[in-house]
Amino acid sequence: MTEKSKPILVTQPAMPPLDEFVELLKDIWDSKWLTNNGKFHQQLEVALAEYLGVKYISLFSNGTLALTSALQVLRITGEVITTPYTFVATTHSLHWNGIKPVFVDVDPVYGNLDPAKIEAAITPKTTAIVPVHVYGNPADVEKIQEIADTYGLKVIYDAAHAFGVNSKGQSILNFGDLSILSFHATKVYNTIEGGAIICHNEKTKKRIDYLKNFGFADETTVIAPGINAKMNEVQAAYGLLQLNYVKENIQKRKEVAEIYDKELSKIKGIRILKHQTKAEHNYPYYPIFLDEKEYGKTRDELYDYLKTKNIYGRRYFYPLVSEFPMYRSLDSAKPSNLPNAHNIAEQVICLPIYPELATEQVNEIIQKIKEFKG
Ligand code: T4K
Repeated sequence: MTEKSKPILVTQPAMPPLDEFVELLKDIWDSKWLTNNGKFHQQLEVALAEYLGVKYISLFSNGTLALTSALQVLRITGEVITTPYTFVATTHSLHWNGIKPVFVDVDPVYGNLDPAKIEAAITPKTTAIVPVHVYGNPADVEKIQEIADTYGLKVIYDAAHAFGVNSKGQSILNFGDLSILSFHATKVYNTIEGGAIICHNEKTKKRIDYLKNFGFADETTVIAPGINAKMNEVQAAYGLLQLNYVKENIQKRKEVAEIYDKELSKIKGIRILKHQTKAEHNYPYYPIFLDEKEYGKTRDELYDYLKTKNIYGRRYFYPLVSEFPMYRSLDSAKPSNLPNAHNIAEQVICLPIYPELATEQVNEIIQKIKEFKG
């Protein structure tokens, strides 16, 4: 296969220079310290807290275990209000904790949980709200907190997409009781697999750290039925290197997004997502929303056409989580309860975006979208 005919995938992980990684691997080989809060793990927690502008961060082996554990940290039970417009991991984490997800519709523009619809879904069993900062665009943190305070609910943000996103001059991760991050290979900042919980006080960090290590507080004391969700030294060392490049990578993503914005905004029937002006964005995904009447073709026709041209977008988040067999019999999963989520899930394609995507490739993708229009 020639370089030109290589498929363009929705994303491609940014990786640190191999020689830099090999140096750190030598160190790990020498020390024979592989996991359980090793030196790279400790260094990465300090470096990430500083980079992100948060007080306390606990590293995890992936974002799903971070979220599953976060619910245990706050002893969340009963019913939790959440969004259907997300990756399945958000809802599965509730399910693994024996919690009933209650789906609430999203706003029609950003696809974030609509605060105006939360109160109607609260019952005596509701204990928490789990919103998602979809595509890195901040959820309405102020309104959500107001509702949580009024009803005595906890808020755990699934901030898997929101690495480095600031809103009104501070990290979006500072809102709510806890936030979780994903450092999966497909994310803006990756540690191959990985994740984290962000909290705001030392006591909570201690509990998080016990829970991710089987519940051990010391050699002979187990304070809770914890899990094994630790990040290992190889991931942490890789993560330390990644941090040196993440700013530059976000800047490259921004440049890709700006080319798309300029050209795609001229095409009738394609809606692009304007970033909230108050937020400093991280460009994790590039979603477009297609109005089939105006564009003259359906979303799936365009999606399939692009594939024939070797361009592999993804329909994040279609189908909605509320449509999957394990959730669709819930009352709150009825499509009539979730009209906005259904609309955008039917319209979305996330186009390729990653730091090494060449301008020439971006222009080629734009060209194909223009030429396919009916
Ligand atoms: N909450 C939210 C809101 C999330 O979006 C996610 C994860 C989570 C929680 C859970 O966090 P983690 O437990 O994953 O840390 C991908 C990712 O696996 C998943 O992390 C991510 N969200 C989700 C939105 O996307 P898939 O099933 O689409 O992955 P896959 O394997 O099809 O890869 C997507 C594209 O990336 C492919 O075109 C190939 C390319 N790729 C992928 C990998 C793994 C590479 O080029 N290199 C690679 O190493 O879920």
